[in-house]
Amino acid sequence: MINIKEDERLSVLNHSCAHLLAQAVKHLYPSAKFWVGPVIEEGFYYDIDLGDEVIKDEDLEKIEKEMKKIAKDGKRIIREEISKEEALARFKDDPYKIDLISRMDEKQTVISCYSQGDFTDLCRGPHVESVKELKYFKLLKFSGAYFKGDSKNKMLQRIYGICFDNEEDLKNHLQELEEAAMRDHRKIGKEQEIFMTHDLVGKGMPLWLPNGAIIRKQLENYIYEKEKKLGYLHVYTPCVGTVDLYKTSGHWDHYQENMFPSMKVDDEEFVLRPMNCPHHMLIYGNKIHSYRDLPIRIGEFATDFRYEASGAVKGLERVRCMCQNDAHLFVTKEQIGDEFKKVVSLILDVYKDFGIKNYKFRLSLRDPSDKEKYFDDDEMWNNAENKLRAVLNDLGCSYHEAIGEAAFYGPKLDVEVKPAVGPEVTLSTCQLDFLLPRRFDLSYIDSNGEKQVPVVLHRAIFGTFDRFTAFIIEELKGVFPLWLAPTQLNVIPVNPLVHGEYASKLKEELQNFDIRVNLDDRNEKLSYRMREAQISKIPYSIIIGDKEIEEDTISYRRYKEPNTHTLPKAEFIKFILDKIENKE
Ligand code: TSB
Ligand code: ZN
Repeated sequence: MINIKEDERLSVLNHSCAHLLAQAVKHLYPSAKFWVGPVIEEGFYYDIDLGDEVIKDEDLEKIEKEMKKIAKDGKRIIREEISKEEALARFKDDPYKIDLISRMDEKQTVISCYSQGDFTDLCRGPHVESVKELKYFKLLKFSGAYFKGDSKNKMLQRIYGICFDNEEDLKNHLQELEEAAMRDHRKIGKEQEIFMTHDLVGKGMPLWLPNGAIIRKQLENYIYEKEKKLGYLHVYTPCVGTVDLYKTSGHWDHYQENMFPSMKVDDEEFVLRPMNCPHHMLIYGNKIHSYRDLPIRIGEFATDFRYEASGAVKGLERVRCMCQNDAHLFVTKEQIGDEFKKVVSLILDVYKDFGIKNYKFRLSLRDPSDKEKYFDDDEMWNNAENKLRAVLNDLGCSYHEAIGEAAFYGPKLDVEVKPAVGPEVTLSTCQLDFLLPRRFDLSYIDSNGEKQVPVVLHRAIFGTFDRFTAFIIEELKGVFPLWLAPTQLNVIPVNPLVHGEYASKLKEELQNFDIRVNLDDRNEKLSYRMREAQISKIPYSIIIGDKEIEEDTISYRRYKEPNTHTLPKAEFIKFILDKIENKE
């Protein structure tokens, strides 16, 4: 999908369209006041104070109609430069504009305004010459948005829209949006009963339904087996820790705004943990280690809680209660490169298995000129950063470097993906950490019998099961491969009254092989039930009639394929089990 912000012409068009929107709103709601109306990747929006009014679907149509009328009128857009005093006087009745003007740089004595007919807005520009140029636009949606993004402030009405140069581009874009909305994991998640939310549980706290739980369990088994083969040691730890634990790790001082508030129990003060590293540090520290034991890889499917802004939580993709596919790898300085390579190879391996192709590696490095911002050990930084680069080059991964984006404690690699709707998110991550092992006073004995501090790699291949599931639902458009599908086979007796009992026994027999089966013995026409099986995206449908019962065979049809095939029952079971085993 096109990024409007990156295209100069579209950027100007969308910006002018935001003014057109504001003008139309002003006509329809004379007391409306306006905060900001920026261009964004997806078009533009405007944050508007409508008093007590809340925008509804039908209002969008009304506003759009008014925008069309103004555009047809064809007023020129005129730039004017005025002094700060003049601006303060002109916008004196608009507290939002006064807020903007008074926060402008002291040195900025001249302020630009753009007028079109009866509407003037404070703006840096540039704009199109005339509103006549705004022909191919659409208002897309609306939402509430707190003034300055702060939930203590008033809720404004945010209206989103998009504008193009010609009808075809607009049409294509709207079609793409429609297709994206169809893939949205929140829509599919509801239709396929994968997860739900409930106000009584709370925002950003999804409940995984039985179908979602099956998918998650398969993902857990899949990654557990991979990690086990790579020498990971899996642990279970509590999803709370004391405030002192997080003071020791530094999260209390540097990460508290992302944490739930603490709670007192007897004489202890707990927090819901936002990360698992501190627990894993203590596990490492539970024993004395020799250099020969390293790397030590401690893994956990660990539940974490983070405070995410209520406007940011989104289905399974951004939650407040999540389960990380986490591990902390304890290595010597010399092992950084090798271990990092193993992590990146695992990421590539997993993405290949899931057919994930659209992703970007982002290597966050320190800004060497900003010494204050980073853990002070030049040699460590240079050595680590060079090794990370070398590994990525070695594995033929293309990546972009984000200078100055490293954490205080080390460089990191993130894998960014684009969800169906909304901005890019990080899926996998691998972060080097020179500091945390020091804060927990961790060590190993080197070959000279001396104490050394290990380096830690924090890594999550799926990221969280939550975000990964959201992502694959969208990638697969809700059509899961056999091994992941909540229901793998649909058994359909031709006539439930005649073939129902046999079908029911067959279901049990298949279930005994660990195959997930649904029996559709509803009193509906065969054609109707076959169609339903297609809609529900179950990978295989089995049709049981007289012939199949007599000959002990199975007639099956693959999802989306027109032909039915027949196999002896035992062969069919083997065929299906092979496909599950091989994750076809
Ligand atoms: C990898 N301590 C490390 C860990 O050892 C850590 O917590 N890293 S993290 O903060 O980057 O989180 C790991 C992954 O969790 C991210 O890469 C992202 O994929 C996922 N994640 C982060 N926040 C959320 C959220 N609110 N909802 C769903 N998934 C999230
Ligand atoms: Zn960690």
